[in-house]
Amino acid sequence: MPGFSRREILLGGAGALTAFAAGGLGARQALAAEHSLTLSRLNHSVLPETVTADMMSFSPSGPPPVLRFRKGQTTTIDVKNALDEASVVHWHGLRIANNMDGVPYLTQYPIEAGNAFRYEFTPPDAGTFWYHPHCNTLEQIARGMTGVIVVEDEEDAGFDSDLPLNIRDFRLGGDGQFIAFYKPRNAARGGTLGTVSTVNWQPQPVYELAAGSLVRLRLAVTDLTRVGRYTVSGAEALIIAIDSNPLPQPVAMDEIVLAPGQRADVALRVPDSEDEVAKLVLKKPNGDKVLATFQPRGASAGRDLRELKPLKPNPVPQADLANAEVLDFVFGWSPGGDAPQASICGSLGYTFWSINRVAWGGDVPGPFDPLATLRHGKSYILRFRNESPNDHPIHLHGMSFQLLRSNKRKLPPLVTDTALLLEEETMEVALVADNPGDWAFHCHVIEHQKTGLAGFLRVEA
Ligand SMILES: [Cu+2]
Repeated sequence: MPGFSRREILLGGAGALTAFAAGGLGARQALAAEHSLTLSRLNHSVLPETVTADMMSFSPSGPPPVLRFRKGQTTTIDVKNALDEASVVHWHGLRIANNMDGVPYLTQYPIEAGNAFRYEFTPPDAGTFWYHPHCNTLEQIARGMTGVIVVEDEEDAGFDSDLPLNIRDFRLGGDGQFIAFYKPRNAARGGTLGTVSTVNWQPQPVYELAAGSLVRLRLAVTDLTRVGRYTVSGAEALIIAIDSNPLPQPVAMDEIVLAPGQRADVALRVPDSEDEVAKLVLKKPNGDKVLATFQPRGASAGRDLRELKPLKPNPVPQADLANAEVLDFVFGWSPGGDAPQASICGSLGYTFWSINRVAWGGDVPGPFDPLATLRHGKSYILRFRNESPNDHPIHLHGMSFQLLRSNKRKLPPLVTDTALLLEEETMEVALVADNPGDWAFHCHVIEHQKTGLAGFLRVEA
């Protein structure tokens, strides 16, 4: 493993290549970030009695750690790249400054093997988010690099505990080793599903929770591909937030559809008795699958869901719909067959998809044209039209948007960063272009993203 010298610790900033300058600070102070992640290859046991070789994590010793930040408080994260390839870290859903967004060439240079980068940002919103690489994204995510972020609000809603649940599949064979991360024929369709469902890198973990207590389950679907229907059985449970944003009214957790990149915060009232277990269930046409079990322990705390205080809405600006400009985006097949350019951030070597008939040219220095240029502070309606018979979770970096309407269904008035666009659906969403910079805009089925279904929006300063 390469070591890290002080000279290799790079200061944050778009393309900042200045060696770390300690300035007036001593070296130890200058190097101490609040959080530290070491991008690592490791062998780890996912399936019982087998060790999966060549996993990748944000830690040398196990699954990616849960990162906990505080709303409105600046934090620093040193990312050391101990992989043998380049990487970069994106903080999904955080509305932070563009130069900290972690997209290769668009916002920073890839962090090469053996190098480091310090991220520094101030999360404006509370909720459940996640983090992942944006370089060689398909392989690095497939090998394990997805972690949960919790941004705490100043005010507590009254939970006894919270439990982040990093929900994803791995593509493993019967021997516990990785099989091909995807199949090209699937990449041109709905995407390639994993073979082993996990929560926090474990198949069917059991969590012991205080009986009768109130637990905030933080579901984060960090899978590459799967659009799933989830439910909680065996206990009272309410959905209180989706994609980090509180619902105006909590709704019973009967069933929720979550696509790659999406999150749901669920208030769970743990059963009173140790004999009554609750379960997180993935609903599948061929039978439900238990993903995790919640085992009550001890005497009942006797809590009641009605004791919870409502979550405070995040300070996402409301679009001025009367004066908003409409921008059209068509998601569909790629008109040409040119593969994306080869890159140290990887290319699958195929182009199947496009946005507005333009396939993303690859994670290379470019320059590329933005799909649209937005004026800072102005309101926009983005009209998403899906010309394909596949679903696409459409993710915008740097800004959250409000769901307005669809030609297929009634949309809840949710604020989100990732909207599931159903097959052949046209959907309108609205935002205020309040964050200057070049913001990646792509499908979160990673095979689609890496075979053309990506681009960026520019917000002029
Ligand atoms: Cu897609």
